[in-house]
Amino acid sequence: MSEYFKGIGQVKYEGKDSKNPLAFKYYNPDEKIGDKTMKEHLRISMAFWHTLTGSGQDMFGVGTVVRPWSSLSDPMDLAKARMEAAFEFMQKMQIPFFCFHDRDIAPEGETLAETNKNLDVIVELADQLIKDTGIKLLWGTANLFSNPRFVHGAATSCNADVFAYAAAQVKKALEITKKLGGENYVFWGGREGYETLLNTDMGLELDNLARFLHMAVDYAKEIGFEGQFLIEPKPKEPTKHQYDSDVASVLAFLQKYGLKDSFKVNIEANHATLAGHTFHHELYLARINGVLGSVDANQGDLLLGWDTDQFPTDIYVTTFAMYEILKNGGLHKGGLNFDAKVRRGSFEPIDLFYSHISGMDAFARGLKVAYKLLEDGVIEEFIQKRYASYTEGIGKDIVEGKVGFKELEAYALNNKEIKNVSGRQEMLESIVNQYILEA
Ligand code: XUL
Ligand code: CO
Repeated sequence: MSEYFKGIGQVKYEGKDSKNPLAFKYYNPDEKIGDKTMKEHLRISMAFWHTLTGSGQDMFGVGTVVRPWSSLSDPMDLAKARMEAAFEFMQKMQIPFFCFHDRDIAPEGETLAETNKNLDVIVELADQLIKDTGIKLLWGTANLFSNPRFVHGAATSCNADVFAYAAAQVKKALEITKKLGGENYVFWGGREGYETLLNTDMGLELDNLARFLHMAVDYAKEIGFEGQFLIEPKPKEPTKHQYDSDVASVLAFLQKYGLKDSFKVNIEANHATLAGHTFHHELYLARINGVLGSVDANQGDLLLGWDTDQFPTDIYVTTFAMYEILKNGGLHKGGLNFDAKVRRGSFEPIDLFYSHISGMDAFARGLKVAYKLLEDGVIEEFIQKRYASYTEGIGKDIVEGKVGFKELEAYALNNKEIKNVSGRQEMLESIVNQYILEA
């Protein structure tokens, strides 16, 4: 097999004083943090679409990236080269997982049958590379948004033929995810949303989406796929209104349609901020509802209103992400998938290495800070004390369901003085900064 990233060896941990841009400063895979290694905590994953398929194209110009496989013109030769390059890249980067859409890894043919045949050839190659390297598939998914047939959506399309096509596509994607040992399967809404209610039957579209997901659950059972199903919320882009807009709306949907036991969420940082939430908020809400499944690790730009999918570098954000993940008892089957792309101007192959190094180091550092914050209990203790009124007296009675409005009125009438205590936000923020700078 030819080498694609010539002149770049394996990226290793050299510690925080290293000046080598091709070394990890904080990501030290075998370092133990509590009872797990960093590698086990973080479960880093590469997104095939950005790293291998992405071209750097934007609305104003064609692709800019220069890749070792760029000169190949036969679509199947290109697909094979990309798959081989993916494994070389992950080995060199010490990345243990990857994720893909069906259409990232193999080209579409003239017919669905031909497309499936193309997939089978590439899946055979991926299967061999997985066996040779020990790198695993974190999740697979189906691209139900790029082809023009999905112009009105897939499971929520007004056209039943499109619903059927999407079902066939997900059926195949589930089969290949199972074959490759995928630990999860993701549904991101793609074009499942609407542009205008003037032409939309929202009730039918949502019912159909639920029908589609029930069919997926049934089929997974039938073929013995034991991976975790994940829904990835996003509020807008490509449609003006996406149905799975945030964790709260996904939870309501899953509960309404009896799907809560079969799905968790895959939370993407940039999708959280597009929804007007922090990444921390979305992870927290998912965790306390038992649905925190996996993470698409990236970051947006506060000045831009779209999904910029940048590599995560903000330590404050990675710290609180890891804080929630540690409180969740880890990511379990999930992982940290870098759904992130290099900027259009970073077009050289080596930029793929620099970008993943920056993201892996940012999460490694966040993990350490979060672990220390939790170990010392500074925030937890403060919060516990803040709610202490619910552990005794009238508060305990409220929590235990022993009182109603009448008893509470009697209590309030007798309670001469209500005393509140400061929330101490600035003091807490300063403590967090101290940990970030010193942990
Ligand atoms: C789109 C997005 C997708 C999903 C997988 O914004 O995040 O790449 O992660 O379909
Ligand atoms: Co994503």
